[in-house]
Amino acid sequence: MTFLMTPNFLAAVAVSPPPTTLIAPFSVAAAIASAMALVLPAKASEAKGDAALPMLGFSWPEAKAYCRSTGGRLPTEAEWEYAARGGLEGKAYPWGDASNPDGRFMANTWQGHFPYENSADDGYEGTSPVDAFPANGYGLFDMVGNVWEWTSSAYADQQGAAPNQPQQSCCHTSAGDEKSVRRVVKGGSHLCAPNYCLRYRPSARQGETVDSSTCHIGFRCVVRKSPGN
Ligand SMILES: [Ca+2]
Ligand SMILES: [Ca+2]
Repeated sequence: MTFLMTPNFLAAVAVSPPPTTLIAPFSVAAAIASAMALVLPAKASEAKGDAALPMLGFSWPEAKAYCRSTGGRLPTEAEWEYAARGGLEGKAYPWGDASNPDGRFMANTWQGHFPYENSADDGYEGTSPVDAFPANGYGLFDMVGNVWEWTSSAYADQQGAAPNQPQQSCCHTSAGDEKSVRRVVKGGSHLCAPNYCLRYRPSARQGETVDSSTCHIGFRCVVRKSPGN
């Protein structure tokens, strides 16, 4: 089985690089066939009516350890992107090419001119409950928006720039730190705005140092479903 990992959307507009074809890992194929599940760790918030909010503040080793404690693991970047696409091919978002189909908000992102104006037209100034927006074609919530998600993949720039070149991003906290190892984070967050980083797309990616622990990076685990689920 193959799937298309499209290039960075903004880069594609500028220089139209050819897409890269990757082999979908068997584990993801198994996940989609329901032997596995991608679980988004969340915890109830009394302040928000016990809504299940994504778990934040985990560095990469802590996220990895959490997944291991549940019998799972972090997804690779390719697994994550395959899952985020929800069965669609070559679309800008997990739901298609329109950012707001029929005027509907499909993910928790930033509306207004970042970083000065957050109009929260989608209903959330910060994080949102993990099921607040529609699931994708594979039944997965929040694959883009809300919080970035750690993957197990080491960061290497696939667009031709130097790996440690500082990046334009509303959410990047560690550009220029050449001493730290980076891992790929995917999906963007509630801080991602169309006027700036536009990274709430399956193809978008950036590197974060493994010791990053912020209010806009979470993770999900690949875990084996119990029989009958
Ligand atoms: Ca929002
Ligand atoms: Ca997310």
